Amino acid sequence: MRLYSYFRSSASYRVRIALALKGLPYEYRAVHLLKEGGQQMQPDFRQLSPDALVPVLEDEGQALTQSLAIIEYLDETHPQPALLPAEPAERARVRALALTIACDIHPLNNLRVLKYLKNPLGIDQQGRDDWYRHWVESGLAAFERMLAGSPRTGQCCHGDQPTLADLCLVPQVYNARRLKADLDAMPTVVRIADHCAALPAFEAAHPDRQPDAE
Ligand SMILES: N[C@@H](CCC(=O)N[C@@H](CS)C(=O)NCC(=O)O)C(=O)O
Repeated sequence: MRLYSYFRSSASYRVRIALALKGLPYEYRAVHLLKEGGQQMQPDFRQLSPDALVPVLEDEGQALTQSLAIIEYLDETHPQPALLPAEPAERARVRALALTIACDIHPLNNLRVLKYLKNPLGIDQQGRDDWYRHWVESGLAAFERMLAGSPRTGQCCHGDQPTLADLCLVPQVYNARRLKADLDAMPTVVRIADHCAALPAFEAAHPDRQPDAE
């Protein structure tokens, strides 16, 4: 398997955690999102990723895109440890948590969105940082309510073993902290993110541990 990744990409970070949890070896191909106008824009990479985004996972001659689709593919092809619960209502809860981050928080703060705010919209650095923090804080506050209001929440988002929800939460909290978002009102989010981040597979997937880390 070959993973096209950028060390700070939170969508790539999700997939790296899944690969590490399942103990799957892979070749790491760095795609620098800032150098050379963004290596994700280069024609060779766009052959693999029509939307010019990382991650891409190549496996058995197929190029897979979209981190959640890749993780579900890995879960189906390498079922242990399972990243989704077996029971339908529980699977739905884990997917809802994951999608709250992957659909409702992350896309608003993606690099290409922040670039567009700068040019052509002319929003300055302070305005862009405010935008970032607004969406990450309001999104994670919703996530906190989902966790705190459920008896299914455990050491992890769903029970005591990591699921797809934790694979999304840890990278999002890492990004939130980099941008100095205020997480004081989210004790459950912080507790679970810190618990999972200390697990060996999450540590191995951390941005600082990647070959392209700066
Ligand atoms: N929904 C996609 C999002 C992928 C994505 O947005 N990747 C970011 C890095 S986290 C990216 O490649 N950004 C490049 C850009 O915005 O130009 C997924 O989950 O894989």
